[in-house]
Amino acid sequence: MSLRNDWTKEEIESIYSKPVLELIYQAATVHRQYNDPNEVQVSTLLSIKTGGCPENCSYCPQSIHHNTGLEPERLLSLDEVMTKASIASQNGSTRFCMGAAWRNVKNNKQFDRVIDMVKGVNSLGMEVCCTLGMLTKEQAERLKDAGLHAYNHNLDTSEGHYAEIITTRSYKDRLDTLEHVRETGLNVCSGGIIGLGETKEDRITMLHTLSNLPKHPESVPVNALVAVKGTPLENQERVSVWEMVRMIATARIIMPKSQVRLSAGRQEMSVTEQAFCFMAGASSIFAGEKLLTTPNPDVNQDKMMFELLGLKPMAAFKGQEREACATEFN
Ligand code: SAM
Ligand code: DTB
Ligand code: SF4
Repeated sequence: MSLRNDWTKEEIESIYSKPVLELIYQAATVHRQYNDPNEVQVSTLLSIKTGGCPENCSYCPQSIHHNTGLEPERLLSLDEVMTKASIASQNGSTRFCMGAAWRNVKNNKQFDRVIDMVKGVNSLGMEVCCTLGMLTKEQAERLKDAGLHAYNHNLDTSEGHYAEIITTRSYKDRLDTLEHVRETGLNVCSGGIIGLGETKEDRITMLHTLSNLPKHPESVPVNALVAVKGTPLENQERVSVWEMVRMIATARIIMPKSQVRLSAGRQEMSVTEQAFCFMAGASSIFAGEKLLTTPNPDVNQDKMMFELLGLKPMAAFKGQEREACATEFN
C-alpha cells in the first residue's frame, strides 16, 4: 500500500461522513496496519515568547488586536528553556515544541538565541520542534543545522474560510513557509483547528490540502478551539467530541503514517472521549499543564490515563525508524 497524495475531496467527504462507529473502525484498522496503536507520542509545549503578536488570528489570545489581559513577555533565556526541557524529559516527553508569538522569524539576536535553544534541547536527546511563524528557506536551514527535528506551521482552516479568521497574512504565505521547511528536509508539522465557525466542507477542504501536499506532514495536529475571553471567537460554541473524532479518523485514513496529534481541547475532554480519539488513530498528545497560554491536563492525569488505557509513551525519533522500514509498505 503506498501513500496517496491524490485524494479527491469527494473521497475525503465520503470517509468523513461515514456513520461514526464505522469510521472509527476503519481508521483503527488502518492505524494497526501502519503503527503500534498502543504507543502515543508525548510532546511538551513551551511558549518561549508570549503575547504581543502583530497578527490578527481571531482565535489567538496572543494577538495585540485582542484584549485578553495576557501580559506580553520577553523571549525566555536559554537557561529557562533548558530547565523546562529537562523537567519535560524527566516526565517522559520525547518531543519538545517551542512556540513564539511572532509573525515571522527575523535575522537578529533573538533568532540566535532560539538557535542556541534548539542546540541545547537537541543535546537532551529529545525531538526538537519550533513554531515561530513564517520563515525563509535560509532560516529553516539554520534551524536544521542546529538540530531542529520538525517545524510546526498550521494551515488552521480551509483556504476559503481563512480570510474570515486572519487578514494580516494569506493562505499562500502559510503554504510558502511549509515549502521552505520541506525543502530543507526538516519534518513538517501542520494541521488545523476546528470550531472556528467553519463548515464541514471547510474541514474536508483543509484535510484535502494537507493530504495533497507533495509529502504528507509527518505530524498533523488537530486542535479544538480553546475559546478565550477577549478574542473575537470567545462565544464560539465548543465543538462536539464526535467532530474531533471524525477529523482524527479521516486524517489517519488519508495520511496513515503521520503522527495525528490530539492537540488543544483535551482539558475539556473526559478520558472516555480521549479514548475514542486514540481508537480513531490519534498517536500523539501535548502534555503538561499548559499548552502555550491555556490549561491542559497535568502530567499525573495523563499518566493515569496511559495506565488505564494501557498506552505507552513513544520513544524519540520513532518516526525516523519507521521512515526507514516504511519502504516495505510501498
Ligand atoms: N505564531 C506562530 C504561528 O502562528 O504560526 C506560532 C504560534 S501559534 C500560537 C501556533 C498555533 O496554535 C496556531 O497556528 C493555531 O493553530 C494554534 N492556536 C492558537 N490559539 C489557539 C486556540 N485558542 N485554540 C486552538 N488552537 C490555537
Ligand atoms: C498546535 O497545533 N497546537 C499548539 C502547537 N501546535 C503550537 C498550540 C495550541 C495553543 C492553544 C492556545 C494556547 O494555549 O495559547
Ligand atoms: Fe500570532 Fe501565531 Fe497567535 Fe496568530 S496564532 S496571533 S501568528 S501567535
